[in-house]
Amino acid sequence: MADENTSILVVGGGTFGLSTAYHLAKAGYKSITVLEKSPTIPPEMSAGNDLNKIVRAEYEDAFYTGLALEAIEEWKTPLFAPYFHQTGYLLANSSKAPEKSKISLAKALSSISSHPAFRGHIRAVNSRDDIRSIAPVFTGPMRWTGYFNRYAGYAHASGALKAVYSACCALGVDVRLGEGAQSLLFGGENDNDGPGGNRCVGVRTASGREYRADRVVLALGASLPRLLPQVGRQVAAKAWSVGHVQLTPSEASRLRGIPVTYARDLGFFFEPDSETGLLKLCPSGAGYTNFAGAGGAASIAPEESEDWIPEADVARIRALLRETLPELADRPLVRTKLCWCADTADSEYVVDFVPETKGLVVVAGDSGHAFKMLPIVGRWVRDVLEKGRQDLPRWRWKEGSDATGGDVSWRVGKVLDLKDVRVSAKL
Ligand code: FSA
Repeated sequence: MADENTSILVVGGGTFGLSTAYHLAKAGYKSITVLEKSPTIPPEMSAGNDLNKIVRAEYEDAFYTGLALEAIEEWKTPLFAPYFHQTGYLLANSSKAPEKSKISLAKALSSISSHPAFRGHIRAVNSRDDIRSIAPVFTGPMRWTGYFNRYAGYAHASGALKAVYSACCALGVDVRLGEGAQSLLFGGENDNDGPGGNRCVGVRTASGREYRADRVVLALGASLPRLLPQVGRQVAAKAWSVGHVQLTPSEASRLRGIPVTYARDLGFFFEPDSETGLLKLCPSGAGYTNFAGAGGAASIAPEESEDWIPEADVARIRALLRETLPELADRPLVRTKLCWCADTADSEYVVDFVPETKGLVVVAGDSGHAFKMLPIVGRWVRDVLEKGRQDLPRWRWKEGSDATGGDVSWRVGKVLDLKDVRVSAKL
């Protein structure tokens, strides 16, 4: 069981890794090192390396509703508040949405309808006029049904990660950028297990350096299977497209205050960024795996980011704009990229010790719904380190499960491997 004198090595400086280091440092842990392969925070390949992420608390499962509400309270505290924008959240289905998407939305709504935290914050949306009463600047046809929740919004993701990084440094965390872990070290001279034992004692980096600690926490997102092959298919890298429209200052100010707008079957977008005038958009879909690109056995995020997105996603983004802000539908898309998440088969996170080893913990499986938890994830990891086990069955290591396909209730469409996808020529 860990305490403040236990040295901790966190591998990965993205959303989960930084939150872990922050919570341990805040709790008084004296020796925390974070290794991050990228030379920058946010790390290039982190899903949190993004302009905006949705912060909402409605879930089909009340357990996550509770956690997200707790996270939202933290988003209002001094460290996080500058990056949280409570613009509200418009969640809907277009008239063409599949039945499954309507069922998922109804369940999410019911998880908050009777919840006291949302009293007075939710409004049904059944027509274009209903939507225009919330966002008068939307002029598209919008034959959508759903609801508007004022007790929600979005985070400026990269800004929030930088803030947590600075807080970690101020608390004495040793963050080593440009240090990618290449292999795990087991056994060790001062260890009862002896060399070659099953106690993880650290990592060796690509530069050949060794970092040792009493506990090693792997927070590697969609790259986890590269360092820890025994995770198998319980964690599968999946990507979604991201694109932006560059607005002029006057266009951006006209759209100031719009809610996060998500038509489940079309995609979503955010209030334009106040500094850059970028409007972030994401098409919906079931996600893309990277089996072929990673050698075939597992879906793992590529080592480096690329700036293309699938042709079908460009069409989806334009369809979403035609429905809402038709004047922007034919604009060029800028800063396109694939955002890599780490799915699990049941969309539950994994926060647990790795079986058959000692001293090795994973925090993984964001499943595309974890950024909002940035302020609190690290607390869950600390809890596991201190108890020496995971008490919550849903967050345990998921031996033998397969996250590859997955019929996730809130997603529309089919999972494709990137090799089968047509690259967009015109953005
Ligand atoms: O917690 C959230 O509402 C994030 S949704 C964003 C999204 O793109 C999903 O729509 C998608 O299905 C996938 O889970 C990745 O994240």
